[in-house]
Amino acid sequence: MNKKVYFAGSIRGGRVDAALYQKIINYIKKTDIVLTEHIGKSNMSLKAQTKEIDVHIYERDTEWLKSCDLVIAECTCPSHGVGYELAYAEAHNIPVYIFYDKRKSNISA
Ligand code: 6IA
Repeated sequence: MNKKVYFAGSIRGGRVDAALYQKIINYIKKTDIVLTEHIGKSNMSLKAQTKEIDVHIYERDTEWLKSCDLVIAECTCPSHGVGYELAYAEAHNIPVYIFYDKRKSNISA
């Protein structure tokens, strides 16, 4: 209860599962705190941003990662960023819970 959850889902990797991310975020929010509510929004920009914006995103996201209690990742849609976040969490001894649809995705070993 009231754990800080970093929810990770694909952004530039593709938004095919954005509605699913929103459902998962709403479910987690019934009991806990989601630091990354924006992942479920339908209007996220997919375009490459300026270097300054990307640096800002990186710094904010890694601060959130370091401060969270656990990471929940929906990995059906492959994403470099989500893979990086999972490795980052593991390196910081933060537990990660990975979900994916076996019928649609062949997840990395
Ligand atoms: O490689 P991807 O973009 O698919 O990586 C997705 C992961 O990286 C997500 O789990 C996010 O935590 C993180 N991420 C990628 N892009 C953003 C972002 N862009 N904002 C926050 N986190 C992000 C917003 C751009 C803004 C100017 C509208």
